[in-house]
Amino acid sequence: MFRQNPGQSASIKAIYSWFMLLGMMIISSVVSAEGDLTRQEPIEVEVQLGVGNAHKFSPSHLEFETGKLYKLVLINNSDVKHYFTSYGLAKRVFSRKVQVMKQSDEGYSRTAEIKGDISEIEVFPGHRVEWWFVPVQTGQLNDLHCHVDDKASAMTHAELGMTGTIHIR
Ligand SMILES: [Cu+2]
Repeated sequence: MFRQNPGQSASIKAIYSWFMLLGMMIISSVVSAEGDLTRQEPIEVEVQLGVGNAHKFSPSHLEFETGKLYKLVLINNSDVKHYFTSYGLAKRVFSRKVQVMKQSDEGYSRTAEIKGDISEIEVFPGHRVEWWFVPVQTGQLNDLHCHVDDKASAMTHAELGMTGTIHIR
């Protein structure tokens, strides 16, 4: 029959309490996370929607990191409307707000703030919109596209190359 000697039981107790301590440290580090993640200083990322006559995103690859606040500035300096659509990104972020901007002699100012879940954003020629969000899930996404129809070619902007990739680390 198996019999524990007193020394063995003491070392089992020591190992047990060490694991308890480790567990408490892990739990307390999770509980005392970062506070309000939407109130950080935002990291600004600019994307051009359309470059001259070319229907494309510039840059066409975007990198984000979970837990950080981003201000994604969507700029349309072309002469047609464009969409910024990535359902993969939309479902992996917490949106703090979308700001619709207007340009004046003093620079850009807000004309509206939209709160709530965002799935895609359309920007009209000569305008810019800011999407403030915190990524919460990682992902390697190949679904950034613009689904506007190009009347001349009868193709969508995506078919003409207006697509992109997003990596959330
Ligand atoms: Cu487009």
